[in-house]
Amino acid sequence: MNVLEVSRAVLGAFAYAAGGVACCGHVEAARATLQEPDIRGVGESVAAVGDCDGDGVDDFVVGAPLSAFPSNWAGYSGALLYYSGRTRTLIRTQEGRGLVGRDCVLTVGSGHGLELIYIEDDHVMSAPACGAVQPKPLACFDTRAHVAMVAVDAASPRAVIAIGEPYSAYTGSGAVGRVRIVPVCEPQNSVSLADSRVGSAFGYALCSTRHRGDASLIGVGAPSTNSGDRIGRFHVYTVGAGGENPRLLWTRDGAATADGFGTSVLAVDDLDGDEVDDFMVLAAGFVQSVTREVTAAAYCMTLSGKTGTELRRAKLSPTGMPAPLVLLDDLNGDGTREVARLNHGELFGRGSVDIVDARTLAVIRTAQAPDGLNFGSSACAMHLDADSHLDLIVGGVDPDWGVGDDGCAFTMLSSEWEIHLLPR
Ligand SMILES: [Ca+2]
Ligand SMILES: [Ca+2]
Ligand SMILES: [Ca+2]
Repeated sequence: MNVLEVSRAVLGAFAYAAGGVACCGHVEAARATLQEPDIRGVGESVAAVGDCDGDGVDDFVVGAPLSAFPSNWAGYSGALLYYSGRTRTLIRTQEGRGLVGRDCVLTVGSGHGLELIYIEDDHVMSAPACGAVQPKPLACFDTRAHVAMVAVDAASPRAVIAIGEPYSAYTGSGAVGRVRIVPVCEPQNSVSLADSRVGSAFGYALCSTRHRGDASLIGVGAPSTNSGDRIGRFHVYTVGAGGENPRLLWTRDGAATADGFGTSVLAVDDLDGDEVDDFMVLAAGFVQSVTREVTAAAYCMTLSGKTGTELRRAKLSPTGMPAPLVLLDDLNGDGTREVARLNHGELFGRGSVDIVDARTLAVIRTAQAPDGLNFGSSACAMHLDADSHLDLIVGGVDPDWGVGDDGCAFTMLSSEWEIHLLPR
């Protein structure tokens, strides 16, 4: 395990190549006289949460896991920041009990039954999306390493979440990943998927889509930066309603050794006309942190959901960083929805958003993030402005969680596709 892997395992952050390890003792000493909330790590996670302030427009939550409060200055309480979807201003700040808002946050259910699923310390918690009711634990972890989550059939009363723990159990030779499929209403009935390869980071990225009848497909990325063969893989499973009977449908290997295939994954519309939704998978490439030499190319690939056959591939600038993928609307009228692809820009300049035609992989629009700010650690789509197209919320936190990483969050409205920094 290299230094970055250690920092990731401790803090739950992630980077292939960028440097920087947080010095916790230093941070805590500086917080000993905390008089008001110290909000940090803003943008580690983002999600739409329904209309919490009752003004008719859905609101959203931004995770800030490095936040500390006067009531508990000795630790990273973490916070969930609730923003008004209408005004894009902060409605309230909810204090956590340990790294709240780290890695990812999502919602399942619908209307007044909407549940917020988030990570608090080493637990996955579930609570009414607009807060105020005691949260209940859905699952717990062995480590505080990076976790991925996706909702499976999110609006169904039998909603299930898939939880990826790419570094769940350390053996003598490395970490073994697993994916747990957890019914939100019956978490005791969860089942696990496992990968036999040590160091494959199985479960690093997850996606899901409806399949035939009540079944769903779950896509699991295993970018394998630390496995023996260093072959990134993408696995697709079918699961029945309520997460029953998971079964491996197919597996696809990355194009080159150590290219990080599977760092970002997304289910997209049916691209090849076989009536099965297809997938988009990113290989983040690999860049030596010292020499900045590119040792494996980065690319974006679409795959047949039925067979795993490659449909199309497009070269990307390698960043070695995970880049969230978010499904938008059909913006060019060809019958398939476009994808927002975030570029963190850590090693090669400013972060940006590419709007990508899922069918051709052509970039149909690009917007650059403000210079000097972290960008693209998390993203979600929701309706903010008055037009019919989905808008974008983007989080910007340093994937290494360096000291003093305040983080930030952005909105990007479909009416103009320009990036706006959210006020704190
Ligand atoms: Ca609202
Ligand atoms: Ca298809
Ligand atoms: Ca389209």
